[in-house]
Amino acid sequence: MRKTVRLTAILLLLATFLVACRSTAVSESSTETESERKMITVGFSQLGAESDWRSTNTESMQTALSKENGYNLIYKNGQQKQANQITALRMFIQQDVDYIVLAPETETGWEFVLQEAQAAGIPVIIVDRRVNVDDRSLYSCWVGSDFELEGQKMAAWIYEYTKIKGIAAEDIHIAHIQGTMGSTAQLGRTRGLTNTAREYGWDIVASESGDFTEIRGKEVMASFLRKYDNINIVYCENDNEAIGAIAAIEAAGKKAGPDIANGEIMVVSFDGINQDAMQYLREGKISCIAECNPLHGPRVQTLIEMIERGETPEKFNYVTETLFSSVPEIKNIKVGDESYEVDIVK
Ligand code: GYE
Repeated sequence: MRKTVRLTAILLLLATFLVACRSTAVSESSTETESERKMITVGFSQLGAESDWRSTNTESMQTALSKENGYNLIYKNGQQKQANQITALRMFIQQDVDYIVLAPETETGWEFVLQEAQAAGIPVIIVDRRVNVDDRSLYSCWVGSDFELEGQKMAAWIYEYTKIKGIAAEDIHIAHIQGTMGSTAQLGRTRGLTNTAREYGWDIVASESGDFTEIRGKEVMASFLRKYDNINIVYCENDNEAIGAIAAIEAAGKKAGPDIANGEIMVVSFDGINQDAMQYLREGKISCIAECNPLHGPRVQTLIEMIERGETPEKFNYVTETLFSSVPEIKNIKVGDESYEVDIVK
């Protein structure tokens, strides 16, 4: 009898032990698959690292699409070459990622690789610049800035400024340092300037690409200054170019500033991210900066979450932006019927 009791007790103990083991195993493996299931794999093809805007944009994406937020981010830097970006996209397709995020260098040449992503059933989100494809179903959506509006706002600011200073249209001689040719930011900002210049009869002395970099901005401005002696405004398509252009102006023994009537060369630019450029703005070396907001990480995160929930996001998602200036007289500018406030930076 006592033997039977002991045996039953042992068997019971063994059974409890086995059940306990099993349930731990089950619960461990179920949490594992759950967390695995929740992780979203995103392949992000960034075009390069040419400017402060770009590095801030990359950081924003890495912070938002982090492990802690449930993302497994595969980041690829395209080193300013579309061919590298296309290779990265093909690699993402092979790895069967859940989403592809593409910050394209230029607008054209994306059809084939986007068709491959679509055939693999991978949604593509475009950030910053755009892709020019006939079939818009090749990407889910786009998020970025209205670059032409940025250019129009800047041109409207130049118009207001020269008007209040009594500078006639025929006395306006603009040197134009463009961004990477064929990129949406360049195309839009260039259009904003050239259309306004045509409308008012401003002289665009010369236009050349500075590739959105400080070094090229400096080189291009130095060569402009060697060739032309009437430049009184420099329209740089980003802050890094503006910093380079100012170095060239100073190296040529001239002064960057808004006092055109007294021989200064007025510099305007885009972005508002580079802290040196913001300091130049306060000092008056740069007179106006059209903001371009690079913090697309959380925006992309929201778009992915929407798609995950089965919703269809808007095709084009624009970011609202302002103008920064240290010239206190101009508080508003107008583009068409819209009026925009200028942020006066002190
Ligand atoms: O203005 C410039 C960058 O495409 C908006 O690219 C972007 C531009 C930005 O390198 O600094």
